[in-house]
Amino acid sequence: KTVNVAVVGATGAVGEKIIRELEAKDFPVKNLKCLASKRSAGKTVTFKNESIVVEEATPDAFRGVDIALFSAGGSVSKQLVPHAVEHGAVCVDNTNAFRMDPNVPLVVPEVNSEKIREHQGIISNPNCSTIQMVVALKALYDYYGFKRLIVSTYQAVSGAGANAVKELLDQSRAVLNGEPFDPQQLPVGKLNKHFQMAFNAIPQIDVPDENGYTLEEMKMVRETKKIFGDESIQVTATCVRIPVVSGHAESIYVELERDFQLEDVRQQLRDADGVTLVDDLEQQLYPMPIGAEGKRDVFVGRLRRDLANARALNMWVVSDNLMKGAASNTVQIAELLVN
Ligand code: A2P
Ligand code: 11C
Repeated sequence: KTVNVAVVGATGAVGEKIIRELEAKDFPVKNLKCLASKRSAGKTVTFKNESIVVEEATPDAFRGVDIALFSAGGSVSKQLVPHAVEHGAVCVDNTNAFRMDPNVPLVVPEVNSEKIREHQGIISNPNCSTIQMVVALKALYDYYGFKRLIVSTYQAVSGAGANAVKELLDQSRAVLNGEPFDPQQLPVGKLNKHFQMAFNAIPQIDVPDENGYTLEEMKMVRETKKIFGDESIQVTATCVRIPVVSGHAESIYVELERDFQLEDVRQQLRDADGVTLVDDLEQQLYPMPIGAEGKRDVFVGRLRRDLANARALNMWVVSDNLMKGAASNTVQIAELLVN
């Protein structure tokens, strides 16, 4: 069985990776529609050695589409997903638009694939920093249980889109050459104040949300509870942007409910779906963004028992934010839909 697929945001950082994942996984595409803003209409995108003309994403563009993969920002999803659903498409949405809607499953296949069956036309793909955290924690949740997580992130610029990546590269050259530059993209393009990203770290990702936390931090809090289906999980997050192009890293402190042996945890992580354990400090083996680039897995290392709490574990988790954090997870959900 083949299906008609639309990629909304086909010219963007995530859309481009989605198209590559559809190719790489030989997804059963009958026809691929590449949609973006009016600005991109007429440009071309390559899919399986064929050139596809990008069309403007309009409500009528979804006629005949079976599966629509959205990655063009929350406002585009809010506007167009309902039209796509009306035309009979199942939408996998990569934005924050519908994630916390109780009628919309929020899915990471390694953790809660069974939720897909409950969809009513929309399935949300979680935020990238949440996805890699829950994949890394799933085995620990099943074996030991936990209620308390403290996470600090070191997030790549590609999470803020293709324009932010371009700005980081241009700015890095400008700084090294002693040339002037004018930041426009980070921390948040649509806010008024922007900061230098090259050779810097910015402790703000997305807009301010509640009680001094950013929206990115609150996504990690709310989405984690929803994905595990466990409102008792307490999360504290601090999200920081660093001058890395691809691959988010996270330092996670987790308080387990039962006693554990580190060697058991290592084996459980080796056996976990979607996880690669890279953990041998003596041999200087640990995950880094550069090694995760282009890969689908979540990489875990630096496992240590906490010095003050014998039931707590510290870990370091790295994954390509455009792959498992976005495109790979989206295409995995689409694969479950067609199977
Ligand atoms: P375009 O390239 O035409 O602006 P990124 O996350 O890398 O910034 O990419 C955002 C994606 O969302 C791009 O493909 C972009 O298309 C698309 N997009 C932005 N605004 C709209 C819109 N109003 N309608 C449809 N697609 C949009
Ligand atoms: C970032 N996590 O790194 C964001 C990007 O809600 O899907 C993804 C935003 C989202 O900036």
